[in-house]
Amino acid sequence: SARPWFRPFDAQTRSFVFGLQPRAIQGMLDFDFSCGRKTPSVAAMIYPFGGHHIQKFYWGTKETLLPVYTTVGEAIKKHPDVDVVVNFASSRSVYSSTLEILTFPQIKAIGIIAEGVPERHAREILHLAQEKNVIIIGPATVGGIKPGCFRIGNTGGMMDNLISCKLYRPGSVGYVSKSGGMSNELNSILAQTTNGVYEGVAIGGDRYPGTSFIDHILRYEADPECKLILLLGEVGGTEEYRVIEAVKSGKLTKPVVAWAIGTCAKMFTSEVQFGHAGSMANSDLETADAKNKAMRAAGIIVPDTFEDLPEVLTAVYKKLVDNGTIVPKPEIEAPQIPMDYNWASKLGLIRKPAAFISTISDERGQELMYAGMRISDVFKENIGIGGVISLLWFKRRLPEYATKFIEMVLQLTADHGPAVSGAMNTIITARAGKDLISSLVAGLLTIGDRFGGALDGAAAEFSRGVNSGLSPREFVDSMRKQNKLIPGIGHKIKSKTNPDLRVVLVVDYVKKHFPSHRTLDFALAVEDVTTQKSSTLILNVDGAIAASFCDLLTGCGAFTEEEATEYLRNGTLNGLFVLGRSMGFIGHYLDQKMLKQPLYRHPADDIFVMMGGNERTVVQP
Ligand code: Q5B
Repeated sequence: SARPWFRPFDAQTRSFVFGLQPRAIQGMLDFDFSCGRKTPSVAAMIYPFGGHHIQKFYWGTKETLLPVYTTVGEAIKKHPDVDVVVNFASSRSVYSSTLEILTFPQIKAIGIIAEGVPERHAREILHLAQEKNVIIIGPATVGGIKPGCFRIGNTGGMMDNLISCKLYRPGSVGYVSKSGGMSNELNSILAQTTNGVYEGVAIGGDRYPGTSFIDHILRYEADPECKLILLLGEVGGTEEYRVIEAVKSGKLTKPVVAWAIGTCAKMFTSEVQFGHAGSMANSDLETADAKNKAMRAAGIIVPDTFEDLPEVLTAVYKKLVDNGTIVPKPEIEAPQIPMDYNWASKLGLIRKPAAFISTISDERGQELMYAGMRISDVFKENIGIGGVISLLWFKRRLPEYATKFIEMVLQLTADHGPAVSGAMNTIITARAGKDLISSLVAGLLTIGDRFGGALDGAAAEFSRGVNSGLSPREFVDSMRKQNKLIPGIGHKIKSKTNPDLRVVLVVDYVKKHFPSHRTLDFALAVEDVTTQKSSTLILNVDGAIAASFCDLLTGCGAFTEEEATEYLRNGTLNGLFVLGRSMGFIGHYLDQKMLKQPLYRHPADDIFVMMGGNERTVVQP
């Protein structure tokens, strides 16, 4: 790499992200864009599972594609400009993946995000990385940030936070802390008290971090762009003493402001283990108080309390500006970063008309709701399939006699033998080797005006008859005048002498339970007229159900007249037959499959073929 040893990240840094972390990558790309980078800092992802593919990300308002490789070797070969890996592998796999990454000399820095990496593994990684001169940041860290240049993973938080801390452009302060959360605090303090962050690293809270405070502080010392060093140490470990030694030995000449957090530990009567694995004092030397005292004694600028840190930084920064060490640059305008739609929507900043409206069910909450009724209550109240249909089709609870009637209809229409058009189609389709859905749909597609789909038409015509005040005879005549068959009248095999018992059951039920049955009465009176012509012109099952359902919709008190009319107009009643008969069609499909029935071919002698007018006269020579 052409970069000096002390500057592992700059505005040209390119990285791999190990693991599928689309949100973190989008965060890195948004940061890059805010910094005015021309190329994204992430070149590719490495993810061993799922094969080589491409993923889409935003680059500002446009979109860009990033490849996903399955091996580190493949990624390295394709992207010789990459020298950083942000490793999001889990604590279980981070060891093996980091060891593999370390075999490629092209990689100069690795961020290890995972928490809970076994200390033995962390120490081995640390040892190997030192041997190979590779900077390890982590484990157990969010990473670090180089304002205006490069962001490791999620460091710095959301984009609005990054912008308010002015991390889109470099300042003059290099800091190092253990905690990612406290790094955010430092970003904010430095943006308010100085010209901002030059580079910030959170080394992670484990007992054996890949790099320590001093490693980064020595880089900041060597980097001419960094003018002030900030160290946020903490209780536990002795790494702060290495910084003290560097100050004492003259290795560190730049002003260092420092604070060790955890001074409140002394208020507890027993030993305190703070949030980080390494943040517990194992000796007096490791307490925050002892560290602050020793740092102050060595000439490091240490405030009296953490709350005084901003004041101290302001004073030190002013001195550096006054003596010309820092020449503040004119402030650039904060970049506008397109806000993620979901986030903006959550904040209530944008609105958009929904493309779809749905009012019957809702699965977004804790419990599935059918028209406002919890699925657990559906069972608690035992509303049955009729109740469920009343909720999902009509968005309301219907009286019990109505839901029981719906259930009766479904049971009555479930099947009418293998010979009806729909069942035939299902059977033939099943025998042609098709699947359940295809066979079912083949059957359903036969439902129409003549077979099973006469309910809507029957409801419309019988209601018209009732509402117009026509006598049944006049009604029949009016249909004949229009040259129309009466929907709901007539049957292929059922007749006055061979009555359809399904119709008898419907009529009995409705007469017993419905408060009003004037449409059904009218339909039965029409039957009296039509059967005078032929005994097969009975009120059929479609007609009986349709007329009864008109009475249900208009008489149960749950619908306005307009609602009832609209439900009838929208095909609700044929829906009842479709739903009921689906049970039978599925049964026929399964039956044929279980019977291993072969492909059906209709016998030729049952088809009269006539090639109309195509006879050829053979002219003899
Ligand atoms: N004529 C059902 O026809 C059928 C007339 C009529 C006035 C009528 C026929 C019809 C209306 C539609 C309807 C539902 C095609 C039926 C169902 C479910 C099922 C099925 C199953 C199951 C039967 C003979 C003479 C002619 C016609 C006249 C016939 N219908 N006049 N209004 N509605 N009905 N469909 O027996 O003077 O000789 O020319 O279309 O309600 O699908 O089990 O099979 O559960 O699966 O072939 O129950 O009625 O009678 O057409 O030879 O007519 O009567 O004009 O008079 P057919 P056609 P003319 S239930």
